[in-house]
Amino acid sequence: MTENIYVIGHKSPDTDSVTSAITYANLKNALGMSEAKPAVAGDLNGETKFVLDYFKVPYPEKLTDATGKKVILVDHNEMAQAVDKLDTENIVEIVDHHKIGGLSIGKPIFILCEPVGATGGIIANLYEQNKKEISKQMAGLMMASILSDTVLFKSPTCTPRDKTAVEKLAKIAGVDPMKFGMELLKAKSDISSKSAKDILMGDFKKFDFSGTKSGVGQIEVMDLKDLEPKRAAILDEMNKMKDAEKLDMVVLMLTDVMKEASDILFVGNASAAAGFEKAFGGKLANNSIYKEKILSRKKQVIPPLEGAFKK
Ligand SMILES: [Mn+2]
Repeated sequence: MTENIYVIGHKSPDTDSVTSAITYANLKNALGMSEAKPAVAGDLNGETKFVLDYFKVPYPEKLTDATGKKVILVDHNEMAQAVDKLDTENIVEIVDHHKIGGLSIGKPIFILCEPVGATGGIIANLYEQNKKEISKQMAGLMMASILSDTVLFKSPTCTPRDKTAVEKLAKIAGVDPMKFGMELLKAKSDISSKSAKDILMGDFKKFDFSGTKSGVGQIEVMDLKDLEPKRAAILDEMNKMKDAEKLDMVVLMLTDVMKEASDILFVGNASAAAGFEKAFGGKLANNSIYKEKILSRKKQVIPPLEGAFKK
């Protein structure tokens, strides 16, 4: 029996992480790497389930302990976000669209990291470069990943390449991308059945800002009012998480995708609070700073935090 090579995205998997694992494993299979198998590093969120159900694609296997497992990382490259117990020497490839976070590997491997809106678009390109046909299902998944990560092209991370890719993929998938996109947003922002903990953990990543151990999450909704009744419970969960994980701060972006603004929640120690206020040029009131035109964690929240804590 040949050993599987797990194609896997980050913990607290989002749609791009999950669909990239599925579509890249599919491409690797087509290219002769029959051991490639999609996996997810955590439970699927509602939006991702909507996408997989819509295109009738089975949910990938869950892998939460990578001891002794060979992996291809998609949609992340930072060990703090990767599946637990992963040995960096077992990383076979990386396909991503995030900043490079201090990874050290003792041998050359294939790494493709491009500044585009979603990993899905990079994979769609790889199908083309390798002259492999994209099925209806795979096209649908890659299209969904770009629409999700760029919040229907509104995020500043969106590039012209993302729009071109969606156009092409939507044709293959046979769907109207904007109609599908609105359904996707609805699925993403349906928080009615979500607990405060689900809201915090749904899209949560850990970062180290010059020694300030941090967690930064994001929840996207179509109306911030929907989150108000859960705000106190969310802050409570953020404090619990900070203590349990021994973090200096926990940040959660409450993003209104229609108004294109974020209420950025903060809990943390005094020096972290000072850095947070410096990063966003404001004063914390009620545990948050509200910012217009902020949609992207990667482009608009992580870089100012990194800058503010730089020693
Ligand atoms: Mn992504």
